[in-house]
Amino acid sequence: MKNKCDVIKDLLQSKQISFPKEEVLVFAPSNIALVKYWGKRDTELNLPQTSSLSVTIPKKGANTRLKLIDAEQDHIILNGEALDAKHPFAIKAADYLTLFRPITKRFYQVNSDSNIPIAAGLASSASGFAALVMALNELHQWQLGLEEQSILARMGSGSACRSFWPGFVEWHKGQNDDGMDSHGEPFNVPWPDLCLGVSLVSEQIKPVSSRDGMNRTTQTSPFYPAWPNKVEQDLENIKQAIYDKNFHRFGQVVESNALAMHATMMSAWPPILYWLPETVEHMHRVWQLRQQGIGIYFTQDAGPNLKFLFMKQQIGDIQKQFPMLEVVALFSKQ
Ligand code: 2P0
Repeated sequence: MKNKCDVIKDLLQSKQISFPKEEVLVFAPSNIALVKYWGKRDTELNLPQTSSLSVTIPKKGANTRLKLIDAEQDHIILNGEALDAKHPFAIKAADYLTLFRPITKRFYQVNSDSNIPIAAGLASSASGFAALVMALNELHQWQLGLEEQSILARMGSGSACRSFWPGFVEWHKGQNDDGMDSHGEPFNVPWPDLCLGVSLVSEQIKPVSSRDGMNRTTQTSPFYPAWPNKVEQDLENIKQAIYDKNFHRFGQVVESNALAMHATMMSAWPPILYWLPETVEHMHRVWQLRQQGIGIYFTQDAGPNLKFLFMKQQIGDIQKQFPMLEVVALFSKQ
């Protein structure tokens, strides 16, 4: 079995090692899964049990500045705050950079600014790790392709491997033990009027991390064995719905996939329930809107906030029910 360092060595051995640049600045967007990744077949390399499909959030993500420093450890700055080496984000980033040390032999300053609320459930770790990989690639001039960068980012955080392309992206679960076939691939079918809305119910840090939550679910939920089949069918159906621009079929897959994922967590032990009373109240408001003929569906990740999917034409009606809604045009050209 290969470990992360072996995979990194394999990926970089054929690359020309030239002089690193002094400093680089990159941007990586975040992404929201429409058919979710929940459960790993390999916890060392972050290899998933199933494929998944996401949509990238344009312009929302991480701006990361990376530079080499003469120091004895990496320095991590997040949203302007220099993190103590024991801060969980600093540990995660430094552990990841340590994997590259046998090759780079250097320490870094990472200065990352996220323009999304860290706790809003907009996948800040996805954009954070994607940006870190883009920055390493550019700083060292490795000239890795996007699939190779996606593989590297996956080993930091699974969902990060989908953040290298705009629009819809499929993360193939792959079959190889070393995960070289487990990376993102664009699903190049644009949907110009598709919008995403986020209505915050809480910005509290989640009580159980996604990583712990999915591991506990795979190990203890009696319903987990049904999950891979559900995902396989949902992937087939969502791709067809996107091709056909069949919004109701699309929304049905998205909402039902998210609820099925949460059902596996609730049946884990100890149980995991990211929902708050306001989460349920928002679900009922969505269902009421649908009864009134308004096309809106929700998805929910490992947190209490729902994300809504709807077409541009419905924004006015939806904002009457959710006045604080922040709307993102997913395929905007600007
Ligand atoms: C997803 N989530 O597909 C799913 C849906 C949350 C719910 O990927 O352990 O931070 O770093 O691979 O990527 C969040 O989990 O987990 C996630 P690791 P990650 O977006």
